[in-house]
Amino acid sequence: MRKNKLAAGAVVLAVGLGGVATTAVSAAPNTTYKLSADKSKLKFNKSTIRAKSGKVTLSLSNPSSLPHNISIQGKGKGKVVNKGGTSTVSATLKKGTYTFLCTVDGHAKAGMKGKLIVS
Ligand SMILES: [Cu+2]
Repeated sequence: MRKNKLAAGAVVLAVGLGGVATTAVSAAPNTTYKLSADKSKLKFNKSTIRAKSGKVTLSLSNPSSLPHNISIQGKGKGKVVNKGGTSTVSATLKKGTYTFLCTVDGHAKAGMKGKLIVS
């Protein structure tokens, strides 16, 4: 019986040193999850977002007359946008539970936060 060993020579080298960047670099999948702010209340339309590990982007649309943003606690924050704007934040996340929130003063305390569950 033949042993099913992988030949060491089959290792694919992904050389990306200097020079011209190629598109062949293996990138973590980047998935965008959309949510929106409530039109009048200090809340999001989602309290839980489930995402796959890797690069995660949250994209918040703001239909409210109040300024809002989207951020992932400890991982980064998007810019504060006014009505009609979109705030985005991206982070490379491992499995775990994170908090997404609006960092405008007092908003998270009032309820503008939720769980981001990465699996
Ligand atoms: Cu807010």
